[in-house]
Amino acid sequence: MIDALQAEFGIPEAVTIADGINGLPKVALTHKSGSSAEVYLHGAHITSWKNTAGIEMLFVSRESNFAPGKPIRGGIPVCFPQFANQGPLPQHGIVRTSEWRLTQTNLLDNGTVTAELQIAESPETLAIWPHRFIIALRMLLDENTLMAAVQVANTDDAPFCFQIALHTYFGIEDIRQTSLHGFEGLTFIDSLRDKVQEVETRPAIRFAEETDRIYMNVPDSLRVNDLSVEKRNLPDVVVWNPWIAKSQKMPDFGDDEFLHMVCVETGCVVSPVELLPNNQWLGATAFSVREV
Ligand code: TA6
Repeated sequence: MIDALQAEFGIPEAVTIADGINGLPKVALTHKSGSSAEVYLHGAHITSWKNTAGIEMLFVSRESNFAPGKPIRGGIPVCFPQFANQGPLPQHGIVRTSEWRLTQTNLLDNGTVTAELQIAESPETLAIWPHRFIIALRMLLDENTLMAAVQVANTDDAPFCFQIALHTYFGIEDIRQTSLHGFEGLTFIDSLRDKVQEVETRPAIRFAEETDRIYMNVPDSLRVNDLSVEKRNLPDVVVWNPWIAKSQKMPDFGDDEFLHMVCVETGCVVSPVELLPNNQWLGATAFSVREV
């Protein structure tokens, strides 16, 4: 399978398809500047984004599973059509543990490297979510930016509603030295305090305990330490760090790993999207390193 994918989609010095961890197929993108990214067909799960110096910007747990039917812990899980346990489906929905198809790769004239993966309904998904759909995940890698765009098409003959999120795990030196900017004055739902709603009063979000909050109607430009996050059509941002106790309860997460990650998840969580038959929805998030 790898050889056939490489023959069809490989691009010299830009796109390589190879065996990833536990033999799961992955697509490696390399930009001429030296930046790179990787995505697994399993869950269309982006697991790596490195800057031009080869420094990893994302976090993947050393204890993560890489196995059919199990989510990868870290990177950028795609949550669809349900976020978390906010419905009857499996946690974070049905596509992050499913196998996607590689459908397109490109090396553009300006040097941007792109890849697209798709997934559609299957007998397994129809059994628990009776809607026909196609989702495409498009990645665009440039010198200082990785963009992930998700497009949802309703290929059914009835409307359906969905939540969607890019559940991004950023790799950081130390959560206790980390700050998130762009949230001051916003209302958030605190998932740890009975969904109480409060207003963020701090100019920068900092961490000293487990944090699990859904910020609503967030401006499209954010900052995570020195990284810029620019989102489109994804009004909500979930901020999560499991801290000590929850880390110890997660079998696919090291007890000390809470120190080295923060989740800043862009999505449509609070107000699900209603999509009519033959209509499409598009959302995107671009992550950029500040040019030094
Ligand atoms: O980040 C929001 C959240 O729903 C947290 O409550 C936590 O459960 C996290 O997602 C991770 O979820 P997962 O199913 O990947 O363990």
